[in-house]
Amino acid sequence: MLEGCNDWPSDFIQRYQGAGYWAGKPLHSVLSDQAQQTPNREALIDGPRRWTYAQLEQQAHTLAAGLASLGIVAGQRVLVQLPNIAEFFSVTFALLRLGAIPVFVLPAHRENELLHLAQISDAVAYITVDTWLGFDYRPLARRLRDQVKGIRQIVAVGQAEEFTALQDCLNLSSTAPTLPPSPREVAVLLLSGGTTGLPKLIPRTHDDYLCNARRAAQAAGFDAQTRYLAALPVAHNFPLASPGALGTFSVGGTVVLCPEPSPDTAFELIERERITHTALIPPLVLLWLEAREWDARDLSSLQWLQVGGSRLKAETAARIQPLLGCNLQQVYGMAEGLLCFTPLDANQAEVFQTQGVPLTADDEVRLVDIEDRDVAPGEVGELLVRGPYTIRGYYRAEEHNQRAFSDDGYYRSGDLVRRLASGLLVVEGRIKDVINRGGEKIPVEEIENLLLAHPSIGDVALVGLPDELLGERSCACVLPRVGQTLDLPSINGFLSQQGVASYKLPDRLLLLRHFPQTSLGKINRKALAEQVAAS
Ligand code: AMP
Ligand code: DBH
Repeated sequence: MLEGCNDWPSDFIQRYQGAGYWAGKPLHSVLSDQAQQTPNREALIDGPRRWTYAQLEQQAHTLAAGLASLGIVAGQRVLVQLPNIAEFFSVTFALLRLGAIPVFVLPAHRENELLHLAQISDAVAYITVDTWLGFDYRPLARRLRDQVKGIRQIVAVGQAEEFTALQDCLNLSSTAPTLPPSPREVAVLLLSGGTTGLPKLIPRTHDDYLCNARRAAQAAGFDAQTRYLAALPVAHNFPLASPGALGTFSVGGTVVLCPEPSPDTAFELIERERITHTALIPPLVLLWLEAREWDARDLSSLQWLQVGGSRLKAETAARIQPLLGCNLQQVYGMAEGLLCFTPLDANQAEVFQTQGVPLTADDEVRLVDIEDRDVAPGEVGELLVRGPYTIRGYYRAEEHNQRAFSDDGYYRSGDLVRRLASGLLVVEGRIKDVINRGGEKIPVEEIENLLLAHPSIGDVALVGLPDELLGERSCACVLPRVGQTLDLPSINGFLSQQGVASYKLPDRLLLLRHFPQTSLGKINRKALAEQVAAS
């Protein structure tokens, strides 16, 4: 396995292979198998552009040769920062074929995150787009090129300027290596929401990620008739493989790309492309429901809406069927692995009030107290998990892994969860230092560390505040240096200058003279959050 990754112990490998969770195939077999079996079925739609399985496979094949001729070889990491455009998939399948490892950077990420990811992954190349939704990625590419020595190739979709145009990679006459990657190797590196400092990288193998996509497709009832609208950014685990696009490909369905998830754009595509399934985070559900009050599009093709990423309120859940005319499936997932779905035949209370059951019988879930003892049935505890598609360690993070995993290999999710007598799980809260802003995760420590460098800030704590729309918003609680004053636009300007993704910028600023403290003299975050909520 790639250096810097923790493999499963050999008894677990045998067990997962023996039970058929691991199919022993490369991840891109979701495409190539369908290209063999149903070459003329529609695989991918991006605006007016359409690909059958055979065409997408051919494109990935040609592109693999092109990328190989740029010098990209098996095992190397390649930063992929692409929005919901078809090239996301041709590039990803091309890299997978080569055994090169895509690192999925979110389109919202900026210099701060990108440089960090380039460094920890030792990436050799960056594949991006010219501009998207008003943002020009080429200046970002220049800063990456100037600041990270290891980046040898930069490829851009569209107007590449001084970089290599992706289009040109399709015309490079070279042949891609024919040796497929080992299914036990790392296929992709996903980003975690992170708890300490900057995002961690999550190594997912061909075997485990294929298991993730296929089993999720089963749990969601996907089949060859499925027309999946990718409304969330496909670089994220939920729309990528839970079951998302890869799950849809695995059953021969059709993926329709939605450039951004506004109701206007999405409803038009649902109507035009007869979408059957899509996935959203809770704040977008609210937006879609609201838009439905005046929107008259025909959404009758939509059968299932999956919602996950943060806790969905039961009252919101109850409005989905009446307003959107589709069923709801709740999804509780994590890029580290474990996925839970409400069963397709669950009753209304179960669908509205729970986050479902783990995908497989071999997802070993424990709910524990702070001493790592199992809590009594029905009590809330931290969810620990190991299983056939849950990682055993973050990439190159030995020290952090000591804390994030138990000695016997369980991932400590940081989520507080209750198990009902029926086996269904309910997410009740969390103990990790992350603010969940409607599904987008803000690592508290990363933002605090950046703010500490501000000349007027003496100390800072970032806390989450309850919010109707997003579930939670962030508030920077700041102790200004003597004689200094601050406002929200100036600290957000300061963060933006350092290239922080905008969803991580504090929504509020509160200036304080001192922080409430615990008996050990640490910041009492709970008391602080209560103080902010009351202010
Ligand atoms: P990440 O580790 O960045 O992939 O984020 C996964 C985290 O998102 C989980 O550990 C939960 O804290 C949160 N999450 C995901 N889905 C749900 C959900 N349906 N309800 C509540 N929290 C969720
Ligand atoms: O929040 C997540 O990371 C998430 C939510 C739902 C996820 O990774 C998933 C489903 O796969």
